[in-house]
Amino acid sequence: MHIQKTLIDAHNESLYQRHTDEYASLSAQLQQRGIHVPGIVAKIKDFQVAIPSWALGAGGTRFGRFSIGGEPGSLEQKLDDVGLLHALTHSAGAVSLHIPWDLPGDAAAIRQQAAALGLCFDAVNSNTFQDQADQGYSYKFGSLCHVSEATRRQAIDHNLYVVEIGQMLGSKSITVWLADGASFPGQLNFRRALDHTRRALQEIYAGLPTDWSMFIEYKAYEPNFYAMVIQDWGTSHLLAQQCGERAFSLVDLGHHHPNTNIEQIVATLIAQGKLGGFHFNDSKYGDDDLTVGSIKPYQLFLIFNELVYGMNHNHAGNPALAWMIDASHNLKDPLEDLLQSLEAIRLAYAQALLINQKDLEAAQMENDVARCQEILQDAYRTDVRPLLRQARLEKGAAIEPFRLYRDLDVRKQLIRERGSKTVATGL
Ligand SMILES: [Mn+2]
Repeated sequence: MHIQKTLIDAHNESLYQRHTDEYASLSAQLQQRGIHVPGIVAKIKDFQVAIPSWALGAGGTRFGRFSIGGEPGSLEQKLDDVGLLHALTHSAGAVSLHIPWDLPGDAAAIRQQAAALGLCFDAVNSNTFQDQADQGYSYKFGSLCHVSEATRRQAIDHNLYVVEIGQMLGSKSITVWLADGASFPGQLNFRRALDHTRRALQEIYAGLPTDWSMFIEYKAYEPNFYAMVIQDWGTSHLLAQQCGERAFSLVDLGHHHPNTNIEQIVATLIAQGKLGGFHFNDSKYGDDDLTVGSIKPYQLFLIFNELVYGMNHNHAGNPALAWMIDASHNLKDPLEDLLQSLEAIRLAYAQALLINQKDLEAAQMENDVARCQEILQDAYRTDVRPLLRQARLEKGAAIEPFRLYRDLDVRKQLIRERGSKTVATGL
């Protein structure tokens, strides 16, 4: 299914006057505060977030999985779904694939389809957290950390194969997330496990094309509940340093213990030039993979404050970040959920762009704590939705994507096309 441009234009026409009034009013307020509004709108227009192929269908928990209907059953249909999101928002211009769930039959045709939808291929993701039907050795007790050399070899070869697939599609990076660890004390020799993992990552890194990067994702717990081999940003950073200059840490919001100061981690990694990618989601308890901004929008804003500051003071040469939503949808229509996440990400970004960095620095230098808080919260409490709507309008996307998605009954059309019992590969 594709959304005709004329439908988006008609939607924008119907909302144009109300939007224009609201945008003019906000612009006047912001200009009084010395903010250059068109500059901020231009930055919002440029901000693109990758959609992971596994978030387009219903996710599940270990208790069950409830189909949404009309889920994409092939890579082609997944691209079409990301194309829908991009047409509606002009903010989802990339897709992140997962191998082996998304093996392209005809890579050239897939590339062509993506290009026609305005999409490029972001980082490819390897999978050594499950056993595949045709593999020789099990990952039950780990992959890159495994005590058996043959299992480690199989996992290394899989990662190199994923890079090959990514090259065929024009991707430039691989994300490695390992489920490796232990669920019981004594199960794992920590030093041996980390040493195996380092050597395996170094071998994968050595096999990368020279214009490729590697992102090393960490996670505090789950699926192993006593220890994860790459449990935190420090371990990820250490491994990235030991691999080389094109290896970076990847921060996933849900992969921390509760109350971890993620904005501080982000600031530290950017200062070292070692933050490669970022996975957005939200959580109340753990790795809940909820809609971005649904639980802790203020934390997201504080993280964006550090990201904006870090990229504006990029002395360590941190590369442009790979942004991706990494969420799972058990109750909501995945496309509606992703529209809400895309909106939340851009809202936090726009609010962070409003922060008067000069005033904040002056207040910090004077140890004026209350003033620092006022400056941050003044930005956070501004309703920046008209800026996002303006960015979309200027790009030919929908002023209100969620509303148009509902008005067009997109899910009903997808169910008509694909059936109500389709199952997408994913988490
Ligand atoms: Mn992730």
